[in-house]
Amino acid sequence: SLTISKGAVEFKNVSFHYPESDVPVLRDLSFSVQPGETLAILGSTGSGKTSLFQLVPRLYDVTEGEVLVDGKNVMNYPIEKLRKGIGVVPQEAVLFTGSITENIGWGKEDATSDEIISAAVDAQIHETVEKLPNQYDTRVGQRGVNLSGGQKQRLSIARALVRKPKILMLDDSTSALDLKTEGKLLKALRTYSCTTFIITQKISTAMEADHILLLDDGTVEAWGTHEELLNTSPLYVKIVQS
Ligand code: DGT
Ligand code: MG
Repeated sequence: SLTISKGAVEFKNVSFHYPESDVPVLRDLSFSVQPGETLAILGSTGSGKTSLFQLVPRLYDVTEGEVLVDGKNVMNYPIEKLRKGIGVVPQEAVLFTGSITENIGWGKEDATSDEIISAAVDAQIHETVEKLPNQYDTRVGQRGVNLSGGQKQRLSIARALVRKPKILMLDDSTSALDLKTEGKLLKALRTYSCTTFIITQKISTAMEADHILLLDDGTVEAWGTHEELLNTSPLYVKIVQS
């Protein structure tokens, strides 16, 4: 039926402008990602990375072209079923006033304590939680403990992982992590075998991906592996050297 079963994603001649504007922010994007593959999305600020992301769980709808998940247009999925299969970690981590457990389990109220902890371990936040005054019962958000940007990011990743998504979308979610922690996180993510979109500024992260999409002003400047892009994209070479 109409649930995401594998996690293949295809963009077919996708263009997009926000509803309140007629300036296109994405123009004629075409690419596809197979189930379980990782796609790294690079591009300067304002190049359209977050806009591209939002089209998969239908936070916005394309203005031209099609986004397909498992070969079916996203418009044809009941939106709840579509979003259930996609774990989106937004650029700005959002915490709710409540316990760590409630924050990780948000949107998946039937999550068991083991599932919560396992997601926290994989998101590389478990050790931090263990050191908090009341561990998983510690309150965060208003009048709760203060967490660093990187800790919030990892809680937000745990929230996506606990749902065991077929498609995981990380919007610059590892920007505040040191390389060692990020390496452990990426290794843990591989055990989920989900299709992963990862917006990043770091070449070290992009190098690990199956594909790199380099966006420039809303268009595909380059597509390929790290080695391919070194040979085909002067802009990519410039980023690597910077
Ligand atoms: P970042 O996060 O600073 O690295 O930049 P990106 O690559 O995520 O860029 P994105 O997709 O947020 O913005 C692409 C263009 O779309 C940029 O010109 C700003 C514009 N834009 C972003 N969000 C909105 C919105 O909600 N409404 C309108 N009208 N324009 C938006
Ligand atoms: Mg963005």
